[in-house]
Amino acid sequence: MISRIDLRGAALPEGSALRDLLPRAEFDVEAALEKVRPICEGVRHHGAAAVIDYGEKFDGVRVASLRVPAEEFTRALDELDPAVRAALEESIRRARMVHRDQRRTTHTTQVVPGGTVTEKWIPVERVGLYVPGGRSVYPSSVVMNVVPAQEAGVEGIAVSSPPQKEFGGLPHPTILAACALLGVDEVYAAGGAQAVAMFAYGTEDAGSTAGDEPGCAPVNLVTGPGNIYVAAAKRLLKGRIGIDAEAGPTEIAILADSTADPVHVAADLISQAEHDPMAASVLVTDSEELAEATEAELKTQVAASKHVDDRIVPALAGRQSAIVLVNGLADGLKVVDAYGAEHLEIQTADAAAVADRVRNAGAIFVGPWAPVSLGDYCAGSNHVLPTGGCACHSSGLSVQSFLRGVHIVDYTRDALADVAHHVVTLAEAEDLPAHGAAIKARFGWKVPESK
Ligand code: HSO
Ligand code: ZN
Repeated sequence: MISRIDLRGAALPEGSALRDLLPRAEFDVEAALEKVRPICEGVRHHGAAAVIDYGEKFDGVRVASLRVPAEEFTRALDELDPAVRAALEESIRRARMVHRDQRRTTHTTQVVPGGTVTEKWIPVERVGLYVPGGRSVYPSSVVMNVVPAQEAGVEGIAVSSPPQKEFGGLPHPTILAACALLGVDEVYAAGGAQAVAMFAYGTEDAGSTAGDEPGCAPVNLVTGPGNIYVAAAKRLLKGRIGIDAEAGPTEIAILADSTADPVHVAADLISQAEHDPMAASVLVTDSEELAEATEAELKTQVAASKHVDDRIVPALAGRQSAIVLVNGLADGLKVVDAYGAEHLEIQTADAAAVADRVRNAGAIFVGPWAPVSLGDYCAGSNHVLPTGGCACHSSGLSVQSFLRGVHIVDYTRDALADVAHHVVTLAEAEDLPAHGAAIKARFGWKVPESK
């Protein structure tokens, strides 16, 4: 069911050579670019009409208008299972606590007397949050996108999620209910690349079949996970809009030693394999016994699971998943750092100390009582995390994703005069005399003498 990679022989290679030995899903965004280019162009030129046409083609339902009417939120909330409502409310409450603590404060540095640089954190004006609705529908992803945007102070928050045939072309009702719980009422029934293009170009002037509908105003930033077409549209439109990341299939890596419980390890590997046939589940261990016990457990637990043939088995059996055997914890740490998992569980003795030695992971889950599923819903942490090794250079979604740090430079005459000769010298060294002239112009076209 799951392959083995044995790295216990020779010394571990370094860097990319080690990365090449590790499993990883194929996620060729480049190849999808040609498919999404005409879709984005269609939306750019024909606005809402094109978004509606593509929705009919790809989601199998033609909507009369893209914007979800206000009464649908009330209805979705009224019809929401009370237990789901309570769980979502708790998820929101915890996420808010953590994200509120991420808020940045304005800081002023006095560089010299009379010369200050203030770093001010300004929220992005308007964001488009994409919530997938294909194979699975994730109201939890509404929470994980909306909460950091709100805590950052973003004023314009629009959500888009694919129209569902079963629900008359509206996004899934639990998505609408989650939006209602979060106080978001600007929601569009659009999915895939066309939703990203709608956010990037806006549909205000292009009209819609509903006639008097105002259309979607363009946004500054698009965040949220999605399929390969969503990732490709983000790549194509990046620059016009900011993006969070090109999310690929989900990944779990578990670094475990002989103290780990194979029942937990197997359950957690399956938990993320359940997302997608391309999902990656990787166990890194120095214990042959744990590897064997986990393999046995996987067989038992997979047999009792849902989504077995379409997702779990292809995910576990795929070349993106494996049990990696290593010589000891030090090598295990090298392997998980080279892999840079979206989610990394540490199931070892003294797990907190081991976790502290990890450099690359989207989120780290410490010890037996912090499984990834907790983080997916109710830890308070964010579940929109870097995949495909991007954890080596990027972070998950946070308040910071929705802020820009702007430097505010304030110098007095004396403070400028004092450093003017250095500015002029550097300008001349770069053969940019007009830069120096902009200083001299302020002091009778002379370089003031430094004190
Ligand atoms: N594990 C997914 C998020 C998710 N899980 C949503 C359940 N629902 C990627 O972090
Ligand atoms: Zn998950």
